[in-house]
Amino acid sequence: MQSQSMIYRGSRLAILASIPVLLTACASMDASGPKASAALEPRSGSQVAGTVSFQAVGQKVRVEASVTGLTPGEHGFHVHEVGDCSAADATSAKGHFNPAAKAHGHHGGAERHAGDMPNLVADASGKAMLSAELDMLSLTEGPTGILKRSVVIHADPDDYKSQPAGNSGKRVACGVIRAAGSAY
Ligand SMILES: [Cu+2]
Repeated sequence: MQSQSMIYRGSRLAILASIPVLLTACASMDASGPKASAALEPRSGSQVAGTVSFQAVGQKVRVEASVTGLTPGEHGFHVHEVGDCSAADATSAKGHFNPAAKAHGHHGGAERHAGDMPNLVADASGKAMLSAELDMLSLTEGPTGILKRSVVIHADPDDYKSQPAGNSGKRVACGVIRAAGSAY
């Protein structure tokens, strides 16, 4: 009996051991599209820090953000036109990324800037996590791509209506979007 149960345990362990391999295989298939990320820097006297990552998933781009140091509540979150965060108030990033010259709007609608994304929602400790899949973005360089542009977090919620930027207030963090593995 004991040896049989040992064999059973052995094969069970072999199956369990193979699961991470399968998961890794799925994850790497899913990760076939290009990737990019932005390291957030605090602006306008804030303590905001974090990372925003982008990955092509079919015709969409998955955006994942992990941010700390925010005030609790909602914060406007956009791709801005210029990959320049050098200004102390991040105005060097210019306006929203908007290659189709549309009005600002809700990230789920048709009439909106390509750079319009869902508000980040910070908890009581100032942490925000976001995962969303968005269209109108591509991980390329050039007029319609977001590489070498920037992500900006604002002090206030984006109301998804007010022009041109949802009345989301000052810019509390900014990061240049860089292709994975690139040195620029
Ligand atoms: Cu913005």
